Amino acid sequence: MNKEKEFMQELEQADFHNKYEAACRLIVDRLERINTEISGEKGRKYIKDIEYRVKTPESCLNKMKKKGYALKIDIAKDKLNDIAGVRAVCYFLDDVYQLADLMIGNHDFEFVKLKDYVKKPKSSGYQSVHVIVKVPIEDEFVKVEIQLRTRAMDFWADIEHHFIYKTKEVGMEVFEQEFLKCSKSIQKIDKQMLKIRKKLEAAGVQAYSM
Ligand code: 0O2
Repeated sequence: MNKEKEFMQELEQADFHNKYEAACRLIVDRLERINTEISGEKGRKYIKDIEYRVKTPESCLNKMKKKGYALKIDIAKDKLNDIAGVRAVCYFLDDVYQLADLMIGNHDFEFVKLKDYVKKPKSSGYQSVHVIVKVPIEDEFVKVEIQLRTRAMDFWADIEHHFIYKTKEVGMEVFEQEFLKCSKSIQKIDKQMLKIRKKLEAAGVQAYSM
């Protein structure tokens, strides 16, 4: 059997998928609990949406090839940070960083790496804070990439993901520039929204049913 077929078969094993699914669920459960607790403290909704996915075998294979890694399951587990991916979308910039700190400091996980694409956006304009952790599932420590972002960043990333990031079209430079411009506007809007919320809080205005 050729190496690619063998690698795909391992990725397609239910046991492989189930471990990564369990790792995602563990993080989602923790985020939901944090959301309930902190939303109560703040008197407003803290996290708007939590979602997760396990990377498909095809997507794992493509990423391994793109990065030039040998097609071996142990190398995939070690090198791919986002086979298990969880995303939490907050309203405000300071909430994103508070949540990142809570994930980094959580003693139930092993902290691996922080990638701050808010402080330093990618050349595309992509913004998010990625916290990579390892969680204990059965006999293994499984990596999970937790993407944390504001709603505005999520709006941008979702659209750009479909039209630019995942397409292999050539001659898209004009559109890439448009997305970059929008990303800069979003940076400004996130800062403005945070300022407005702080002013409202200082004035004692409570969020109604948020
Ligand atoms: P998909 O389909 O979303 O899963 P590294 O950690 O450095 O070894 P990696 O994983 O390429 O390698 O790191 P990076 O650049 O932090 O990207 C991780 C994920 O962030 C990507 O996963 C995307 O989900 C998201 N991302 C990164 N750059 C962009 C971007 O320019 N636009 C959008 N919309 N999303 C981005 P995948 O596996 O590449 O894709």
